[in-house]
Amino acid sequence: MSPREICAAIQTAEWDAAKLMRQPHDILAESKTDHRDLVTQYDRAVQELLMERLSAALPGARFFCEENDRHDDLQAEHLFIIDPIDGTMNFVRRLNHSAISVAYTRFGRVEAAAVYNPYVDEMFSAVRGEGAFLNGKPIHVDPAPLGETVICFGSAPYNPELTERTFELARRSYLTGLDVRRQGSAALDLCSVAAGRAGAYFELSISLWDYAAGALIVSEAGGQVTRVDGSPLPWTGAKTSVLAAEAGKAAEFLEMAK
Ligand code: LIP
Repeated sequence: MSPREICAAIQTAEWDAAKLMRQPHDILAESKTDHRDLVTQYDRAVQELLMERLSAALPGARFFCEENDRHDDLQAEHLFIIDPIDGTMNFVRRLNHSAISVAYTRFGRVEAAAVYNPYVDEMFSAVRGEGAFLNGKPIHVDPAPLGETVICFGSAPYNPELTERTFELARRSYLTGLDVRRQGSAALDLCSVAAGRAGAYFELSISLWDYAAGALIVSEAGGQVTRVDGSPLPWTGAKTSVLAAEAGKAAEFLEMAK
């Protein structure tokens, strides 16, 4: 299967899995690492359906997933990185802003990705070297200077030791840009940058499954995703900070963050 065919298979699986998320009843939330790090029966059901469909599409594929600790070798020939519901807190609080995020990697490099927001029926996708799309239409990062954009950020809620620094950067972002937004889904924040809706997105600690798909979509939309100090993202599965923006605005952000 080509990366383009795999991207199509990811999208079909996400559309199907999203049916599980619509009109949820009696959401049963459990805490994982702490009281803010939640998982529900819907996260598990979406992940299970995605794994079943993607294994059928690409037999023998490996998986690196947020739920049930399925962390296969990141250098595998065929691997899917899955966040079944990115923005679980929003899902539990019925804030209607969450996404299904899946990246496909080949020998440790993301080759295809899709992030689906079922609440507004928006499918963001990308295949390496072929551009980024929203519902099939090309998208591109905003070329405007940082001061003329809205800046998204994540509050790294599982890492309270980062709260001070996070909100200092958010304060500086507020003073620098038009406004700030903390929307609660890293994957959708990355896609907002890719679509030119937000000028930048930063978060001081997120997991690989939160950003793997969105990072390809941003880069294929003409942007870049690095750590928040400008250094390259790690490919180890460890948590990392992220900064997503078009190169000029990334440089402005790094200056602002000093
Ligand atoms: C969440 C991210 C969010 C971040 C949270 C968490 P989850 O993903 O999308 O931006 O602030 O720490 O990582 O846990 O809902 O899949």
